[in-house]
Amino acid sequence: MYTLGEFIIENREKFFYSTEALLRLFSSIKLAAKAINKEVNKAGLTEEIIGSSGFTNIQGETQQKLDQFAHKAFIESFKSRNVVCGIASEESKDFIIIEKEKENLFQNKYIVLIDPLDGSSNIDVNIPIGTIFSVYIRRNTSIQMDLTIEDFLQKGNKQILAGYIIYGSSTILVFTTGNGVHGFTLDPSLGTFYLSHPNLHFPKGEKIYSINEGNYAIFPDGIKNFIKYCQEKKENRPYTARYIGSLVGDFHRNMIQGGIYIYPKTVYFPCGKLRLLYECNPMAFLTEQAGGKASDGKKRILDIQPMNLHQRTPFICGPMKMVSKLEEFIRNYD
Ligand code: P6P
Repeated sequence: MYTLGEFIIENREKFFYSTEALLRLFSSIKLAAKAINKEVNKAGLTEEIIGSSGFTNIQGETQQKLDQFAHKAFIESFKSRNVVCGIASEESKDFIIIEKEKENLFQNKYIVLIDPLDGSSNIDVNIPIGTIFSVYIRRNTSIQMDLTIEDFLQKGNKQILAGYIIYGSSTILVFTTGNGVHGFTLDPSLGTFYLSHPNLHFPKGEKIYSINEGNYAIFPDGIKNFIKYCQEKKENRPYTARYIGSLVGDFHRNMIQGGIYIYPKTVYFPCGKLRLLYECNPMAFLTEQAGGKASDGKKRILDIQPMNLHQRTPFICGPMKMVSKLEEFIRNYD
């Protein structure tokens, strides 16, 4: 069985950028993922790590203690590997500059945008949660220049690496560099990630629709009519409704079993709830690489020009036919 490192070396010619840099990036991601996995798996046992921290993050959301732990774990692990020059995190208002080590100036030209622990409100009820990450080459690669916000506000179609770690019945790291989607499962007894899901792809049949139907009354008409379409007994329908309130968990199941995930604009979230840079762009890159489609209902997610670090967007991702059908409903009814 391939380990993640062996897989990267074996497929190095498919990765346009430096193999060493990719190995360093993954070394940081794996280290932090293992530390988080350890805390998530004992969250029920240790009072000091579950529950809210009493603080709210920049989004005004109650910050769970594990959110803070995850944020710090990734910052520290990226700092120690001399490969990343800047990080934007859901848990931090502004981007964080990683000082360059003199002897490794050539390495520090990668930018990471991350949601350290998405779905963390599910921690206390033992529902799968996840880390979502997105990596770019800094825009102005003359490394003497200081980082600017423009290095972070790049379109999703410029990503060189994107993925997530799902902390569920097992811990799986799923990523793409633009050559397919591959999943690696952690063997906690060895602390090693092994290739378990090569070339992940949406299956032919569509089975699932995932949306918070509790918001039905405040959805636009196009969304309401699509939900009714999913529930009709016709052709290959009704579809099964599955929604666990954790993007990584819903996405992972839908990519494997065949389903659409929808978080549309609502009265409470007129621009959508999910964040473009560190939730939707990486999930959209994975979606397209797995043979699916990701849009805001009208426009390809990866083509959206970001205007600020924490901007939100309506988000639809899944099998091409299902997403196109929903876009048709939005055109016809909204
Ligand atoms: P709602 C978690 O807070 C999250 O960002 C995603 O992981 C999840 O899919 C969504 O929000 C759930 O939001 O409004 O349905 O509870």
